[in-house]
Amino acid sequence: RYVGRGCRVQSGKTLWQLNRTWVFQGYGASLQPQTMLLDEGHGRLYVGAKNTLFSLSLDRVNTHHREIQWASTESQIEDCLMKGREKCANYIKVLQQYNQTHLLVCGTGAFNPLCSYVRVGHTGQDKVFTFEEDSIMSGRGRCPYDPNSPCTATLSRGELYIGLYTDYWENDGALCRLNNQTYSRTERDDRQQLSEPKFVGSAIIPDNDDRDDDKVYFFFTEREMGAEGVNKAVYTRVGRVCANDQGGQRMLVNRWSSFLKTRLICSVTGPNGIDTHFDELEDVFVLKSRDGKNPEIFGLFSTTSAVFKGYAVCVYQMDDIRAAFNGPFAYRERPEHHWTPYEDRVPYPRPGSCASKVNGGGFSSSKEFPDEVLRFVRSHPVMYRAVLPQHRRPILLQTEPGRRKLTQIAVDRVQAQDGHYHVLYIGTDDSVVLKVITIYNKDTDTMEEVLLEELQVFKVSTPIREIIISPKRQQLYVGSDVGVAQVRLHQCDLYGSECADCCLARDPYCAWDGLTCSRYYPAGVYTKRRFRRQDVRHGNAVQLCNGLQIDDEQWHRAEERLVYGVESNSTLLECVPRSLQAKVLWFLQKEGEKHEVRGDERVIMTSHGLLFLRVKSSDAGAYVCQTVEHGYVHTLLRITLRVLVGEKVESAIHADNGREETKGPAPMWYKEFLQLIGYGDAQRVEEYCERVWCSDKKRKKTKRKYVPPGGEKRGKGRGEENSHRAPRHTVDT
Ligand SMILES: *[C@@H]1O[C@H](CO)[C@@H](O)[C@H](O)[C@H]1NC(C)=O
Ligand SMILES: *[C@@H]1O[C@H](CO)[C@@H](O)[C@H](O)[C@H]1NC(C)=O
Ligand SMILES: *[C@@H]1O[C@H](CO)[C@@H](O)[C@H](O)[C@H]1NC(C)=O
Ligand SMILES: CC(=O)N[C@H]1CO[C@H](CO)[C@@H](O)[C@@H]1O
Repeated sequence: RYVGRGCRVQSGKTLWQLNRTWVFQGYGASLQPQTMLLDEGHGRLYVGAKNTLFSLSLDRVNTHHREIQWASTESQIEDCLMKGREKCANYIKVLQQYNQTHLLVCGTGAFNPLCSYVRVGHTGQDKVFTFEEDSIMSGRGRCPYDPNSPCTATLSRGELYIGLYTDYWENDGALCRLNNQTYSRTERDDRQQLSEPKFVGSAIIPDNDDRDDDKVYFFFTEREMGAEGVNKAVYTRVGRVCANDQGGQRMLVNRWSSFLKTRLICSVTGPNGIDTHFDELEDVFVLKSRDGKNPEIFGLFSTTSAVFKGYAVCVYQMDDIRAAFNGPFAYRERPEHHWTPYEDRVPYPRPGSCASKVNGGGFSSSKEFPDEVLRFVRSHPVMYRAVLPQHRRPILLQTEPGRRKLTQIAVDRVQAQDGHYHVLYIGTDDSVVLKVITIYNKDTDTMEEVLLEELQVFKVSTPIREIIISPKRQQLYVGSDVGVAQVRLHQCDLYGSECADCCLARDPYCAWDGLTCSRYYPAGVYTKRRFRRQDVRHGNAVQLCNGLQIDDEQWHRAEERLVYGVESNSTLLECVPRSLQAKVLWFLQKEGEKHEVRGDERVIMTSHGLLFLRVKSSDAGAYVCQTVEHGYVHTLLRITLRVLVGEKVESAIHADNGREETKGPAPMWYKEFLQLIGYGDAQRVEEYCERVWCSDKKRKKTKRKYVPPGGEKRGKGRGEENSHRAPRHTVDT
């Protein structure tokens, strides 16, 4: 029953029991969780859905929500159905902050995209969330037709920059800039510019203090003809344009005069010297820097192989991206030839640069660029150099076959005592968000991954489709088809009540303050802080917590349990380490000696504890569960296992089964059972009974009675499997 099921959540309690999460379930609206927008200024989270736009409270996503209904008209739906389409409704796909008072919202409009403004904010105490009916405009070029079509958008100074398929048949993938008077875009049907693109992310990033030099970066994949002209390989690209690009005057009218792209590489070299490439970009996160010019770009990649699915996270620095765009242009004689660096003269101003003061040149608009420049950029959109990741390798890898799929990434920069860390939040296809830090060791040129927490965000298994961090509120907002969840970024007290537990957790948000494991604030944030103990890099608890605890003392303080096993039946000695990085050791104490239990085909060491498949009477004894982490040994539990001999028990069980069928009043067999085993420890036996035999009954009862905070009904999800480990008072309330 216990083996390999459910997902470990720190300390075994679910996030709901800890009041660490709240879920907005959408009231039956079919959510478009990829379409979410954080508005910290107004304290709202906007979420797109089918025919609906929601505004949720950032404090509690499941309270005080507002909604706007925006459905397609009857005739639009009829028209859509006539064409043989499905999904003939208005799915919100584009959601951008237009200015301080308005959002730009676009929906598929039953395959006839439309956009409009929505007023947000407040007047006095009243929250404003109103649809500007008069502002409805065509969404062509601003929003895809198909709700499943990939698109990415970003908005700056009234201009929408968007990568999307612009047409009904999804043939025309394009990168566009639009305001309500002008537009620029990539060429139609030019496979050199874009080839079957899948749009993943975009961001506006300044180069310097001249805003005319601002560039818009797009992250996407392409399916490209290989050098042999047959093999269509997928590659990840970063493309960029000038934000102020107005196109040319005589040629490249309404086309980009600055579009360039190059490859993003994320690969590892195997022991045999062969590189494994992660070419399929799944998600991208742009971690803003203070000055805005040098954000760090985090890419979540997968392999394109149908056989082997592996995942990697690579980080790119803007210096490296800019260097690639400032490097040689790529050139090839024919599509079936290899790319070579272009070595002839490059016209001035350098193709791909913006009309700005910093660039010299004295051009006030791209319309003034010489034809020669436009011609060059049109025929050489590809850079020769690819962008390599920081440290030339992924910071995180998942290559074991059969593991969960990784879908989303978001990153928080956290200041700790020994430096700042990137805390990665990685969404999976089974409702989990992994909270991970990675530590680079310069001396050995190696990367250490530390899995801090596995956060099971939804009770049912569903892919995570969006993760947004609010650093201001220290919350994570997680979107899936079943709802939008809010999760606190940290819960330091969960790591335990001792200095060593806190240090070993290596969570950069947390430190030992002398009394508890609590949120770490860098010096100066709060003046009257006690000395804080934290060592994220090494987790050296022995040194850090030296003198704070003594192993002997801990030994005596370790929790003690009594567990009964029935001969020939399975029995679990449950012991779950508080830290996901800890290694668990089991010992059996016999005649004053401690023997390590190593496990075999009958006794299995699981992540939940020591599992006896068929317990023998000779297994009885005193067991000790210890964790070892960075040389630090922690005694978690002492368990006394008693083994009950078959026949007596069998008769007791049969007696009970008989009663169970009659569904009469609660069975009176505890007493018999106590007599049988000759112990008066009623409470422990009851506990054992609950765990092993009565848990199904118990669970049914629990389900009926238990309404979690927030009032939503508990589903039959994976989270429930954890509930048996929770303290009884939380379940029984
Ligand atoms: C969660 O919140 C409820 C209601 O506010 C409260 O009764 C309960 O004690 C809280 N649980 C924890 C673990 O803080
Ligand atoms: C924001 O844009 C809307 C739509 O164009 C306009 O009506 C409104 O006045 C603008 N608000 C501000 C503060 O500029
Ligand atoms: C967009 O067009 C409308 C009317 O055509 C105009 O009132 C509005 O000011 C324009 N907005 C921008 C940002 O140019
Ligand atoms: C599941 C299981 O192994 N059950 C066994 C428990 O022990 C009795 C005998 O005591 C067996 O008959 C059951 O099959």
